[in-house]
Amino acid sequence: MSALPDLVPPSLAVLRRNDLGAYTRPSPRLYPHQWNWDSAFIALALAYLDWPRAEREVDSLLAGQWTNGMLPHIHYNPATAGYFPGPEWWPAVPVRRAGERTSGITHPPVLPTAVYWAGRAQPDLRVRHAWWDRLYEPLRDGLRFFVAQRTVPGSPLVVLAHPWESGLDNNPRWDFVTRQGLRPSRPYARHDTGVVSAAERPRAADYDAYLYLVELIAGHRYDLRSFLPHTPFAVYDALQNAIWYRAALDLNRITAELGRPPEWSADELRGFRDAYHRMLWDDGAGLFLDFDLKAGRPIRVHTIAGLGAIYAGLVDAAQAARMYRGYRDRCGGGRLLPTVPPDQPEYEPARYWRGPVWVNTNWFVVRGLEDLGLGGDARSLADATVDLVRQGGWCEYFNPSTGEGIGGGDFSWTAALTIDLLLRPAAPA
Ligand code: 2M8
Repeated sequence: MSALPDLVPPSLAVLRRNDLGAYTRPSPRLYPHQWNWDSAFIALALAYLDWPRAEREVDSLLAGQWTNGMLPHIHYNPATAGYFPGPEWWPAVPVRRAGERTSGITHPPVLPTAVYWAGRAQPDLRVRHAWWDRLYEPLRDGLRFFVAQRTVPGSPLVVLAHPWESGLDNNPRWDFVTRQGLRPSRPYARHDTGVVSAAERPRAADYDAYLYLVELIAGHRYDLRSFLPHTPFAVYDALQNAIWYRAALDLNRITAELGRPPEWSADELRGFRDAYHRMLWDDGAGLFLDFDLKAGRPIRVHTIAGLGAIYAGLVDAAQAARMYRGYRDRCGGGRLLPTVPPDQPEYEPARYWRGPVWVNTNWFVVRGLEDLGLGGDARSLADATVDLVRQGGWCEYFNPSTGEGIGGGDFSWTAALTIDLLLRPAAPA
């Protein structure tokens, strides 16, 4: 590829520095193992620049798949230390390939969408189709897992079992559980706050609750039906559900190109869409909200997760424009899009998922706006995102008030999605 945009080579250099051969670590000192949605974003970028390496990234992630189809949120590298919690917190995981070590929870299923777009970047149709053909079953099983194992009678929406499964770990939507004073039975020592300032990471009470839930889930052999009566945390996450729906659509796009019948019928998709609107839409907020299954009520916290429906095409262009512009206009001239609007009492501009701008959440919105024909909005958000990286570097997240890059350095998905935004520019209006 000639004349690459200026930020592409240094972004690729970040991925190269984090390349551990079979997979790319999210960040050098903070996250040494393979994370699920991180690798989906990374594979998408590699597809433009190093196709065989993109294939390897996905293969390595799929090597951690479970017998029930679940793709765990972490695929551990036994040769690497320096992360807490390690695989010893997740005993007896039912992996397909004996000996693999993984976590016992999943992550937002970005992978089918990334594989769809990565395949589209492969101009040789034989290579593209052979790859999709090879990945089809594991991707399908990964999505069907949510239907078979993570739904409850009466609704097609998928249930989130741990804040880490959302990928937005300490987002204020989950404060209702971290406020309960839950603690694990074992003492533990965190690794993250030795790498990054504690002021930019989840608090001690958050970690206590995370590990309490890890013990509970592992104690019930990772089976939602077994731990549901006992857990304080079971929610319909507006973003996780939107990502699942988008992945289902993209798997159907793959089957269409392969000349196969669709995996999801129009009826199934319509049922999901109706349930999503019925359960999660909040007219006053102008956003979708999450739903606490245990309390039987919506979680009334406004965050960027409420825009997930735009990425999924779960709303039409008019509703998407209202949601997006409403959210943007609440942000008071700061950098876009904070993960929590500054008018929310929980907003903290430098603390992880409680306010900072993240490149992946912006990317979801950009790609959704673009698909809905809102090219002007998509383009300006894409430009604002790339400008943040240009000014703040390849950081994990950015302070919306100052634009400063914070959290872990050399962060892989910041680099990967910068590459995607530059090499697949959002279409103008
Ligand atoms: C963060 O999550 C991990 C736990 O999975 C952590 O805090 O240690 C989140 O930002 C998550 O979305 C991300 O996938 C992971 C690795 O980048 O880090």
